[in-house]
Amino acid sequence: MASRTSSRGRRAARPRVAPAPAAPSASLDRTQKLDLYYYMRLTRSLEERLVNLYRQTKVIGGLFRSLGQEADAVGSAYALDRTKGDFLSPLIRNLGAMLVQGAQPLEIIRQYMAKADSPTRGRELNIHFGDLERGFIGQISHLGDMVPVMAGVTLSFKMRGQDRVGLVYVGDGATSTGAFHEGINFAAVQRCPLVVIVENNGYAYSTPTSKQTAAADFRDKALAYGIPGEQADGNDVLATYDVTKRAVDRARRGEGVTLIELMTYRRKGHAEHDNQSYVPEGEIERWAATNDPVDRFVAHLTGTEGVSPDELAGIDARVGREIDEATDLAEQSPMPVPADALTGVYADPPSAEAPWYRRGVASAVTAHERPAAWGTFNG
Ligand SMILES: Cc1ncc(C[n+]2csc(CCOP(=O)(O)OP(=O)(O)O)c2C)c(N)n1
Ligand SMILES: [Mg+2]
Repeated sequence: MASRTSSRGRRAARPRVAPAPAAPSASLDRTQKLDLYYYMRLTRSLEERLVNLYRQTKVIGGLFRSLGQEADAVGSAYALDRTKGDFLSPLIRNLGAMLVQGAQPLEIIRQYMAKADSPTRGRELNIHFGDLERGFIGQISHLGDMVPVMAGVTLSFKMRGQDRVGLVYVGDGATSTGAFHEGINFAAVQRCPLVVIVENNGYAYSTPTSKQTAAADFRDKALAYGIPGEQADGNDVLATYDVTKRAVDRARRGEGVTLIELMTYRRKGHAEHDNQSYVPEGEIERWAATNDPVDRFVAHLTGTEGVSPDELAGIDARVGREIDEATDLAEQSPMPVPADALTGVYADPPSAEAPWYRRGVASAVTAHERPAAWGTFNG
């Protein structure tokens, strides 16, 4: 046993063992835990409904699933404080996080069907939309690019003296981009109130993690930025809540950025069209059978929390009703009219006189460049 004598020969004081702090989830009440279950079930069932619509060719573009990752998105988003205006930046596998922030199934289905009354009026698809009021930002598809964006958003919180925290999700693949590095480095040195979640789901498209980074653990990358790095079981909704809540609290206290690696697994392909032929045999089935986040939480609720299966069935029925109602309404929504593509993208065309170099070609401009449907051109 190591001597407990200090270099000056005096016996060092016995280190005080701090009592292990209670996990933040210990203060979640029963209603909040059932809320977590509701959001995980809603995420899964809503995506299943979208698959049905996709197979009926009613979805425009790709369909992205978060099957097996619902706990990671829901538990982490639940750690934000919506009453304080906390803000998150989701990716394609974070439908659950958007639902927690207040996105509605009807908006999601309309968006996937590119309807005229969808949040982006049919110009963008899937869950690529944002709402500054509810605190989720419209995602940029390029990998890692939301990290510098959220560094800026959270720097603005800090500069304005606001008591707000931001959360940005990136995939394991996205951590190997320049944008990820620049964004997290900048946020770290500025001590922005930002939580960076790396969802390690084993794959970036068809590339397994071992083929795109030499690092053993993503949490270790935090060392290079001088920030705390943590790792948690992303398929345990309470564990994802706990690790994120601790990071959110640190950020709110002014202690800057935390990098969190959530261990999970992508049970579906990159998108619905991907047949996952590159996945080793049995891997998906093994995760489904032994590490399904919804099954695990059901076992916890019915075992440890004493929730009856009937009560959970009641929540499932509510989710089913909400999705049915949303589907019916979304199906009735109109498709956008073509001319709508020309409005609201840039500032409407000016009604001012054409510049000198365009004069004399007014008729050509009128006929070919300024269709009447633009609506604001007064000749
Ligand atoms: C710059 C750029 N290259 C490629 C793509 C296409 N793409 C979208 S997501 C993705 C893989 C992302 O993997 P990961 O970061 O691990 O996230 P996951 O899909 O596993 O959640 C790729 C290659 C893109 N959107 N942007
Ligand atoms: Mg991935």
